[in-house]
Amino acid sequence: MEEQIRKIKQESIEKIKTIENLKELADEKVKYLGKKGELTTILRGMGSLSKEERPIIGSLVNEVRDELEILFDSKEKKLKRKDLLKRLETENIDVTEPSKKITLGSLHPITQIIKEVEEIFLGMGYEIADGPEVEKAIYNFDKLNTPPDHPARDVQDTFYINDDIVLRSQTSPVQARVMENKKPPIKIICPGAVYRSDSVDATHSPVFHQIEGLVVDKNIAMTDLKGTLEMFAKKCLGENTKIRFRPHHFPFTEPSAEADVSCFVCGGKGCRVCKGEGWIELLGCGMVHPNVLKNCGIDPEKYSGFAFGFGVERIAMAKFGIEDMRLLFENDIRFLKQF
Ligand code: 2NM
Repeated sequence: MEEQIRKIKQESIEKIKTIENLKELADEKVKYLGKKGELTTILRGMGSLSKEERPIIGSLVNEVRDELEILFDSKEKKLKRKDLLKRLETENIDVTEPSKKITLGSLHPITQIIKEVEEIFLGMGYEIADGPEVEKAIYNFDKLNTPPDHPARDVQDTFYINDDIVLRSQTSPVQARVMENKKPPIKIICPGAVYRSDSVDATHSPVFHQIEGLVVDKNIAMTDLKGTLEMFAKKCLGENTKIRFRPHHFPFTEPSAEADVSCFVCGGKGCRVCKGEGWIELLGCGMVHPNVLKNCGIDPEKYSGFAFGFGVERIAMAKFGIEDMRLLFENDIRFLKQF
């Protein structure tokens, strides 16, 4: 028995020396030390030995098993290291090769304009307000001094959900809601999508974006409106920008005006962007109509206010030199990439 154990040991030591790969080593380890391995088989068969022999053979088997385990482990380490060195030698990694490009998206030009305008007005102490796009006709029209027979309320111009509910045609209903819920002073701008029943062409879309501003406080005058818009125009379009008012009509303001800015491309000389005029129409504005203040729970004898509103698409088109509004809605990546 002892003889057999020493033979297994010797054979195993010789075998380990010749093994050259990890798979073969693992197979040999199972063959000698595994559950059905040669040494285990001997331990199992010890029942047939005499009482005196059993401890001697038992401890010899354990001793040999420990020795072989150490030999297998150290051979395994050696082979692993050899493999690694071989891989390091053959696998050349070119650290100068350009990596895969990570492409970052960018903000839609409409979002860029809205953010820029928001920053300018936040800097002047305004807050940003928003409200529902599906809006009660009362907020979209009646409270804003736009009576039931007003042409803007025609189904030709406005999307009706039913007689009382519309897709808002302007963001001013948000302002009516703010006036109802907050005491002056009020200084807000309301950016967002608005809806009008227009056919699509190069300058029209049934959904577009507006930014409207509203200030209500004691002693607000037309000069405050003009100063505010001039400051805004200079920050948005350049320090040399001039502004001019032309009389206009809106139901929710009195007096009302349209404001033009000197062309930010040619500076007023006349060019393609301003169509030779030297001026570009920027927005509509005016002093909030006393009826609007009254309808929204503000006493027009105590308070006055100004408001203004403009289309974001029109500004984006002028600023970025975009000639067709449809490009802003098609979301063709080749177009959007340019901004
Ligand atoms: C415009 C032009 C002129 C406007 C009026 C109001 C409110 F709520 F105070 F009545 N908000 N916005 C207004 C005035 C909007 O957009 C072209």
